Amino acid sequence: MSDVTKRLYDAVLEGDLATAQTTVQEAIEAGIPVDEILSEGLVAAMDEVGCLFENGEYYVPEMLISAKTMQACLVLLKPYLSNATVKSPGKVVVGTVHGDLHDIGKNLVCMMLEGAGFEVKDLGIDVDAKKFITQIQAEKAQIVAFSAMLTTTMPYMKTIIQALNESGLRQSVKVMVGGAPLTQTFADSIGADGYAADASQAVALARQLVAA
Ligand code: B1M
Repeated sequence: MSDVTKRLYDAVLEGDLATAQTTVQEAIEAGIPVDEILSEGLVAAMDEVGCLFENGEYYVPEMLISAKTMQACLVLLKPYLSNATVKSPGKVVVGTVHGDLHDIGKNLVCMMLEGAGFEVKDLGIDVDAKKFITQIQAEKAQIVAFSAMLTTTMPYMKTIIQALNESGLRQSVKVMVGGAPLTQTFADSIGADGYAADASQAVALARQLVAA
């Protein structure tokens, strides 16, 4: 890890917003690749926040402060993740499922999909089956992507797929799923078309699903 990504990691861990923002700028100006800034500086820090929370050293407020710091850094990185010249390969409706408030990973997936030229409709957090269905219809989306970060909310993805079946929409939209507690086995068990472990895999999967 370079000195600048280490300082970014520390700033996100400590929830030091101002330092994190200036360090992201510094990293960009130093020519550090964006995927390195993301993985070593930001995502690794959030993983450590999760460990500290599990060990009882951090509580929800500390998690939230680090999350806000990371979100602000993502905003700064967004222009570098985009490639506006690419023709849209398709439209994706994305949301964090009902009961779940985690959105950093989902936001990153949205940014990377946009960067790859996809048109993205981000429904936000705590999205229920009815809203997914309405928006898939309104947007005429080729893909719907569900995100969940809690073992208690991931089963809701199955509820949404059942609702898609009942509404007759399932055949016209591809379903992709992701989020830290998910696995390919889980995705297969609920009848999803694909599972992506991270945001770059989500882009590769979306391309594959629209081409299928
Ligand atoms: Co929460 N939280 N949290 N939390 N939180 C976790 C998820 C947890 C693992 C922490 C821990 O105990 N180690 C744990 C879940 C345990 C479990 O279910 N097994 C947990 C818990 C318990 C909770 C609460 C219940 C705590 C409480 O209140 N007692 C509560 C639940 C609230 C709710 O949702 N109803 C809660 C609340 C929060 C905050 C609000 C404080 C905050 C979220 C703020 C926000 O998102 N705006 C928060 C945070 C920040 C975390 C951790 C620390 C970090 C998550 C994160 O942003 N990671 C997290 C610990 C951890 O993950 N190690 C934790 C960075 C992000 C870039 O990665 O989200 O994994 P990730 O996204 C990746 C991939 O998963 C994938 O691509 C992304 C980018 O590469 N991906 C997709 C994600 N979605 C995808 C969709 C796709 C494809 C790929 O489409 C198909």
